[in-house]
Amino acid sequence: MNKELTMNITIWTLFSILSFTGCVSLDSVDTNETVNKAVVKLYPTEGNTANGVIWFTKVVGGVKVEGHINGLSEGNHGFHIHQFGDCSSANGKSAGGHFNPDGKEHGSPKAAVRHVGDLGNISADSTGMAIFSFVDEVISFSGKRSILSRGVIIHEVADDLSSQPTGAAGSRLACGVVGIANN
Ligand SMILES: [Cu+2]
Ligand SMILES: [Zn+2]
Repeated sequence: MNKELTMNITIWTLFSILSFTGCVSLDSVDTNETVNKAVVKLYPTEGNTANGVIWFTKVVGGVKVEGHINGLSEGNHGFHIHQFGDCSSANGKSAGGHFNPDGKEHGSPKAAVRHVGDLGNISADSTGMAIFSFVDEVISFSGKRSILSRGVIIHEVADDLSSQPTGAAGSRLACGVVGIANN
């Protein structure tokens, strides 16, 4: 084999490896950035008033979820991460179903069998405000359980934590998209 041909084969092989790796990182939208905090601003769907902000912070053992939502009726309201970060439809249905990368059934946030997006309920007081803070052990900022760019929905009524596939939580009152936080 002559020297020029060997050189060509070497360059071609290197090029192929580089493009292959490039494609993989593009497909997985991997920015190689470590995210420690995320935030979602929730806007009311058409005809509703619920709105607020939720912060997600990486902590030992999981992700801390803390927020405040206004404009709710008193009582429990289903709270989930949905598959799509798409709040473009008036009723919030564009966010799709519960975020479920493990292909499991709907359940309680503390159950072994649950959607990754199953965060249970938030409870509003008589003024319509829900203030909450808890740690979830399942949601993440990386890998297939990453909630970044997914949707967050606050529901009309309580999630019963057992009915399939949504916990019978009713319509969608507020929708938002999880983004990387500024600080
Ligand atoms: Cu939901
Ligand atoms: Zn679910």
